[in-house]
Amino acid sequence: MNDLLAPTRLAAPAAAPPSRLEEAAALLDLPFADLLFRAQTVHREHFDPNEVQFATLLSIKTGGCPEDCGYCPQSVRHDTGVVDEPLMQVDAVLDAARAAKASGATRFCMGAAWRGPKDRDIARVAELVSAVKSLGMETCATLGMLREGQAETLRDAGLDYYNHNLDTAPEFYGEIISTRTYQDRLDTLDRVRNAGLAVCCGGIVGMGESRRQRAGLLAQLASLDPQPESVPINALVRVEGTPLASEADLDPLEFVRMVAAARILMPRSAVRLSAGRQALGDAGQALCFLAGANSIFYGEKLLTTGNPEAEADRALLERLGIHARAGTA
Ligand code: SAM
Ligand code: DTB
Ligand code: SF4
Repeated sequence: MNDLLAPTRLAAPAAAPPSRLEEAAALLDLPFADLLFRAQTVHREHFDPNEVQFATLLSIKTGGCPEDCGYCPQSVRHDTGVVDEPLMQVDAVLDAARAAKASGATRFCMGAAWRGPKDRDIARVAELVSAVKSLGMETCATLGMLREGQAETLRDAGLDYYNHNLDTAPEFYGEIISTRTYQDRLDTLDRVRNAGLAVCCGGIVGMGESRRQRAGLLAQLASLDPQPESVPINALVRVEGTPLASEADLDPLEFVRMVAAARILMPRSAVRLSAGRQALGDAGQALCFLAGANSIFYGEKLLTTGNPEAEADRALLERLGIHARAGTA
């Protein structure tokens, strides 16, 4: 291709329209009851308000990641005590997926601590995806940045969703990560979408960002076209040894506000209560469901850190009269 015709690589990320940013900022600033009422109203227009989806995570390749994401216990640059594990074998992954299915999960999400997979990694993950898919579960993978063609290989193996988070607002991003750009992330999301995979994309709250910067993340997510099918909202899990280990406590009500604004701005997306659920407590989680969260990571472990016990989740949902969504795969 002639250089003049080549797509311009943007120095700055494609900005969300200013109106979206103002809309998100205004939502986050609403009186709490007004925000929750609006979120619950939108939620009821699109979903059964008493239904939640269960997704179980498995770290299929752990630790030793060359990236410098300031929140992450798996970066080789942070001394967190995470033990490196190579890519898991098919049988072990299948055992974990069968156990997740037996305990009620309908989606199985495989995470790898890579900057991005090599083509030989993709071939091996494709085998894992086909095996999990054959159990009748929805499949999801989060493997880092993808190169041309890799998303297609995963799709052909039976992958339904690819998770790749924007993590935070473009203007705060550089405080947290220096080894990949915001635009790199948007490029991977484009590849995933162009391959016909469903997109799972969200971010993290509680890394020291301002409320306005949280609005910036929401504006970016809501401006993805089409909007992501799944939006994981994580509260930072502060892991000893990471640069964000001593970050200040996040006000749980700010987290609830984020969930509510995500629900309003992305009315048809599954909004997932993701990392940090343990710190929210039962009442905090109940408010998140009221605010329109309708998916959780389910099972006692996220990737390397803890998550509520499945039994405790089932008990909480029963107290709230919430039932699990049946599988669609
Ligand atoms: N290495 C791949 C990547 O970064 O794209 C995939 C795995 S990575 C662990 C997936 C996501 O987990 C990150 O984008 C981030 O949003 C989330 N995450 C990681 N550590 C976290 C923490 N301590 N607290 C909350 N979320 C975290
Ligand atoms: C997402 O948004 N959160 C999940 C999943 N997608 C891959 C990961 C959370 C990781 C929390 C830290 C850990 O357990 O290592
Ligand atoms: Fe690596 Fe992903 Fe952790 Fe960043 S978030 S250090 S890319 S495993």
